[in-house]
Amino acid sequence: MPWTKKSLKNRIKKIIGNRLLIIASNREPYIHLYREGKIEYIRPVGGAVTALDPVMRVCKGTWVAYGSGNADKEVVDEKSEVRVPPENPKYKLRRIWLTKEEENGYYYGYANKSLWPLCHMAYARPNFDEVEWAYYKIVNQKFADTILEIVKNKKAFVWIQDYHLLLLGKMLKEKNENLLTAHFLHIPWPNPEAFRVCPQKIEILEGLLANDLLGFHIRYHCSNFMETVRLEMEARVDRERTSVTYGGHEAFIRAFPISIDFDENSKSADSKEVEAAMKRLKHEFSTEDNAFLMVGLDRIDYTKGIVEKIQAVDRFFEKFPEYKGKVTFIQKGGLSRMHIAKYKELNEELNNLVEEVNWKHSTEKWSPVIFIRKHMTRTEVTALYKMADACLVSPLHDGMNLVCKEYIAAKNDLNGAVLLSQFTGAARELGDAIFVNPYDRENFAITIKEVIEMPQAEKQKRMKNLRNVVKENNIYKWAGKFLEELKKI
Ligand code: GDG
Repeated sequence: MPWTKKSLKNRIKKIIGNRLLIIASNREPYIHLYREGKIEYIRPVGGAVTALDPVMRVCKGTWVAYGSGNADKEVVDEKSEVRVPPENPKYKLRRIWLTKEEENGYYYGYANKSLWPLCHMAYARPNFDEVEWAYYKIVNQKFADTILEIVKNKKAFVWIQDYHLLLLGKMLKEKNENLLTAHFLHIPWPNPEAFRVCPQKIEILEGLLANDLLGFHIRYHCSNFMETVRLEMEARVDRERTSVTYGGHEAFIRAFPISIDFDENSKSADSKEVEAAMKRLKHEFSTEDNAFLMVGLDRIDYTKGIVEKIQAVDRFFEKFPEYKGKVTFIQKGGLSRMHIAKYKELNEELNNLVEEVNWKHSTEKWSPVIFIRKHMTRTEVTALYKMADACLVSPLHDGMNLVCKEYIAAKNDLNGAVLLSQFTGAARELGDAIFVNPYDRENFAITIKEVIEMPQAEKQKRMKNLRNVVKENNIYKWAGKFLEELKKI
């Protein structure tokens, strides 16, 4: 039977029984902000939140996360809790408050200057700093203390998310071994040669192995993890059971490819709001009705291959100038981690690159690249997908990538194509995408031309297959499979 919102709802009680469900992540699903003196909320940009909010709406429970909005404190109760989604509350959000030093050391420091480049093969060197590591531990402990306070002596399942909280499983189990804990990594696990340079590697591996279940997007990341443990620790690595026993505790390792709420994304693509947003955006970008539109949507991050994508577009117009004025590339780039020098530099590099490429190819009425930085609502993002004849997804390395799946879900009329980097987790599932190596500019440019010229019937056939895959392997299946696996344990 296919997994849907309803079937997850029906099965969830059976799976988690009377246990309290707690999700722990760095990023909160709703951020409250002051805007012109009034309190508003936004949903932050980022894959983990996009994926987990629909699950929590169904499963209820408490989501514990860092309260990062400047009005976050105004809306919570004495326990620092607020019910969300604000317009139609379904579950509790418990906010954790961090000092500037903690945020700098733990988030901008150890998580994003050490772990992020360590786990992504994008040729960015990780930078390890003792003080940042100390803050990382302090913040993980803060999460542990808060969760233990919520749980008290109840039965609970704690579902830990991502690379910000790698020590949390162990910290929780040390205080309460009856807790069931699982950790899901949204980013890739690197091969052992890459990971072994990390000075804190043993503490990190011990933190993870204390959990009952460890989830990665794809099997390759599971094998990398097991191989890392085999080489670094005195642990029993069991390939049959795909588990690791360390200090008498067995942790199971499994692949769960994350996804989106396909039905919801697909339905909203046909809404009046999206139609209206399309009209507005077309007017704003002054795009001709018969122009071929390509779209990209990424956080501005060096792993996402945005520079490589724009360089490929540049090469495309150099090689095939007959397409000038007939093809436009719209890139939405959300500012991300701007306190880190590398991200600031990338943002400037992109400014210069877009200016240069536009200067080189523009005509009086047309520019090849439109770069949008402003935050877009979900409706606008869906409108952008719906308008686009092709979606360019070109990360140098990506755990999964949800943008390509969202684009596929928005294409109810089957008129669209996905150019996908072979270095994404999504590439393993989406066999009918058109694959590119983002480092190979020449070939990327040629592939863009091939997609533009591909017969409509061929594109539709591919899109149909892609939609079947994403519809079947949706976010409810991801959550359901994860929880079922936990039940087996
Ligand atoms: C990590 C892993 C993995 C983007 N701009 C806007 C906006 N977005 C939304 C997209 C999408 C999400 O942000 C980005 O998701 P990704 O999966 O592409 O990437 P990461 O943030 O790097 O996520 C990744 C993911 O976790 C889940 O496990 O797939 O590999 O790196 O949902 O639509 N949303 C809105 N306005 C924007 O301007 N509303």
